Amino acid sequence: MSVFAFTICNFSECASSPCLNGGTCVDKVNKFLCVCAKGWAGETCQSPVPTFFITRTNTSAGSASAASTLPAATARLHVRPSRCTTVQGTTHCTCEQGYTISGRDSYSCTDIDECEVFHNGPAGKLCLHKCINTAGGYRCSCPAGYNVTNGRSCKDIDECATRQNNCTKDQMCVNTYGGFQCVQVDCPKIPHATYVKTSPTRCERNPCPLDNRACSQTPNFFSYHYLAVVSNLSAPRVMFRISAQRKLGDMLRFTLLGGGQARRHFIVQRSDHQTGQLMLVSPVQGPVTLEAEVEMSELEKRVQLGRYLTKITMFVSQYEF
Ligand SMILES: [Ca+2]
Ligand SMILES: [Ca+2]
Repeated sequence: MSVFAFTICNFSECASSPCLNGGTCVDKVNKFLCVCAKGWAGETCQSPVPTFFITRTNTSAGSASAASTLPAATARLHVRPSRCTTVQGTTHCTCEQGYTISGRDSYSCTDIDECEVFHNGPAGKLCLHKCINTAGGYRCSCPAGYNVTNGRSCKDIDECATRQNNCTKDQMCVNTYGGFQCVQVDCPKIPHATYVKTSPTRCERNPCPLDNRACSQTPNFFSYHYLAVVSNLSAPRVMFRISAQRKLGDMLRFTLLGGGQARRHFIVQRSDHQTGQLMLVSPVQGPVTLEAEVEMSELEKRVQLGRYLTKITMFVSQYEF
């Protein structure tokens, strides 16, 4: 578009063809006015009106890739004309919100890349996950499995509650941060004992034949629990508590079973006479699934009366939200 500008001159200046680049000079009383040809602006049409282009050069890889996918029509909007007023020979130009004066002249406004400029402001990150610069503004985006909330945060979608899952009717849906898991509890098959499912997350041993010592030493039940957590939770922290629901024997013993993976991240502690707790001892970066198995043994005068196994599966998300 053309920009009109006024300047004070004497009568003879229009005669000297002051308007450049094909501009038309119009005589006024003690003034002249240049009506500029298309593509030129300024008092004497000396400035080219910038062709619309993306001026963002110093962008991060993330937003650069976002820019490259912008449709051309959107990209053109990253430069807009300014609004100029001339008062007593001084020109003041302003921009729409989200734009700033750019270039040597004041006639064009460039989109402010809020993602770069305000990336780490006093109020923290502009966007919890990813910032996408737009013409005149910006927006935040979240990974798949999350919705944007409050304009900047990411909230997990509960696929289990909203039926956006494909778990079969034999499976349980476990909502996780950024996704979901379909889990299926199959009772263990171990020698000397048989187990029956008494709830979706519990298998109990069938009564042992009298005097079958091998059977009576197998776990009385297996209990299954699923936790969903975000990455890099601070540690140490209690992840799970195991309590005896009734008074069992004269002593309870809690033991962490299993090998390296569980022992790298977990310990088991007693928190009171009847309760043991599974502690996370080091932060975990996901996505990863950790499993821990805690045995609670019931003893009476040091003789084992029963064993109760709790299997805890922890789904750690990829992100810290
Ligand atoms: Ca912007
Ligand atoms: Ca989810």
